[in-house]
Amino acid sequence: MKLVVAIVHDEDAHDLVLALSESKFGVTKLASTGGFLRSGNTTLLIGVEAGLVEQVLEKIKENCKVRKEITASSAMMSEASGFMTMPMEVTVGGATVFVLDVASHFKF
Ligand code: 2BA
Repeated sequence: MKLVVAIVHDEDAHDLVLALSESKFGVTKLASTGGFLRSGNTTLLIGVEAGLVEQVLEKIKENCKVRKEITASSAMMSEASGFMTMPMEVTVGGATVFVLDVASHFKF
């Protein structure tokens, strides 16, 4: 068994959870925060038989878009003007995905 950990944009999470559930995949949705942008994103945990991982990855690809986001980065200015924040564009997603081996799986 595998555990697919998918970090996705909040705006894609609803449709992706729906698509996974309709295909009978078990999914848990967690609210998470990206360390770099320090804004909300969604982490999905999907436990799945190894042979079905590709299907899960396809669902993720179908439902997660790449986006450009603007963040403020600190830039050093002259001693007189001090620090100033500059807008910086970063490309986010479609999805950041980790596939982990599951040692054991219990349901009590
Ligand atoms: P954030 O950490 O908020 O990162 C958002 C986007 O900012 C990243 O998009 C990337 O394009 C950019 N970025 C991140 N760190 C950067 C840095 N040090 N310098 C310049 N740009 C940087 P994605 O790569 O698509 O990542 C989306 C979210 O996935 C991340 O949100 C984070 O929550 C998660 N993530 C990405 N890589 C990860 C990893 N290796 N381990 C755990 N979580 C990860």
